[in-house]
Amino acid sequence: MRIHGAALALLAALAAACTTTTDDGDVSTSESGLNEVSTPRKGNTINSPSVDPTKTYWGARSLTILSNIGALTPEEVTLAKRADGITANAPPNGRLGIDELVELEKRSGTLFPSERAMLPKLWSLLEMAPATVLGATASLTEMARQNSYSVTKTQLPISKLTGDAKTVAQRIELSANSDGDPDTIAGIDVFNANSDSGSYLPGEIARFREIMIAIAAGAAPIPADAQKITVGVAPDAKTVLLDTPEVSFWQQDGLTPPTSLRLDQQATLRYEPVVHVKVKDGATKLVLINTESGSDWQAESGEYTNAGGAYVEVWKNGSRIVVAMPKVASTKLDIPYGHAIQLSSSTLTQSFVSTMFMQWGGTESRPSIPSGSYRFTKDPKARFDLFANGRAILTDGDGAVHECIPQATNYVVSRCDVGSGNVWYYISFSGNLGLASASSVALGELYPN
Ligand SMILES: [Ca+2]
Ligand SMILES: [Ca+2]
Repeated sequence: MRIHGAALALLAALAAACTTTTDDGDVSTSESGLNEVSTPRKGNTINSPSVDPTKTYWGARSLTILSNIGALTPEEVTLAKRADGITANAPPNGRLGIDELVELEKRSGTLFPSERAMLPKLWSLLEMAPATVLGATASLTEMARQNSYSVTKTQLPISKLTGDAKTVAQRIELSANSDGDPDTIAGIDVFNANSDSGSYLPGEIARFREIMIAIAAGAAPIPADAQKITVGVAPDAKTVLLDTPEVSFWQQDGLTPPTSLRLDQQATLRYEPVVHVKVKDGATKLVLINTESGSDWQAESGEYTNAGGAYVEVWKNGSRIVVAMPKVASTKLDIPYGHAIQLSSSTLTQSFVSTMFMQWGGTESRPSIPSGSYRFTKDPKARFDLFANGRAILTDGDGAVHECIPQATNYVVSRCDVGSGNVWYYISFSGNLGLASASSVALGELYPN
């Protein structure tokens, strides 16, 4: 059985809760080598005529708990303490273990007949009672996938530019005016002017990249949730798993989303129902046993979350009235790179660590180019759409679509791997026309679409 971390944390908290009576603390005694945990053992591994080899037995149980819940009469407590304390299995540790009960039984010649008559009762308490499995399941389903998004060509009003850049832009529009409006300038206009660079002064050409950056900055960003997957989850509702006059178990649905999703990893949503248990009256007592760690706790009252993973005995007036094993089944859903996740009430978008360029022990920050749509200098049919979260989609000249995920390396983070090549999309310091290099993909540099 799987015990969830949260359940373990809860059980640990439970041990310290004010309404909780813990067992005698350490279940292992390192000095003696005794390790009397509750972890179950098969009957066929126990050398006792009282044991059913087909059944399963707790390795040990806390005498304090068994006494507190009324499972043992004072006489039975005394006999159990004798099993705990006989020198054949010393030292005593407050727990009734299988091995010491075997020893006591072997030496039953030293027991009074009334004590021998109590041995079956002690064995019965170590026997693992059949549990009602309370299945807590939840679904996590992809309901819809939005893959399409649209981009527009950016025509920057030249009025946004100042000084020499504004004059250069106005000159470019005289011969390279893609939209017919002399008051706007587009990336393709600057690209065409650069192809005709013989017509410009060196000082004017030196302004081309500045104008490109201004056009990119003025472009409409592509929202991080332009592509998203709508996920259906079980409603945030209470589902009763078991309800008796004494105790109630229920499943609380609802997804606790991660606060952030890393863009360079495939996102996996996990969903685990939470099982609660609450006793309804003061006479009812709960014992929770962790079958993996072998720890046991007694809870006299209250409501406990994350009972999933624990074996729960419900006792009343010295009788075990319910034994339940909440079995929590988690479900998961893999989300492709970069897609936003639409949950019932919120949208999660994946994020990426901000650009940091580190090389040879130094640190240099290179600003990423703004979100938007770009073209490539060597293949204007290819398009590079950069989402607001740093992810990109490269559509090559043949129309093939490549997902580009920013790669975190110690060299440069704004790098988008596409098959055998990659696009580095920080703002170039190389003095070239484009804003970014597209090394290895033979597409040249980026300019605003
Ligand atoms: Ca013991
Ligand atoms: Ca224009």
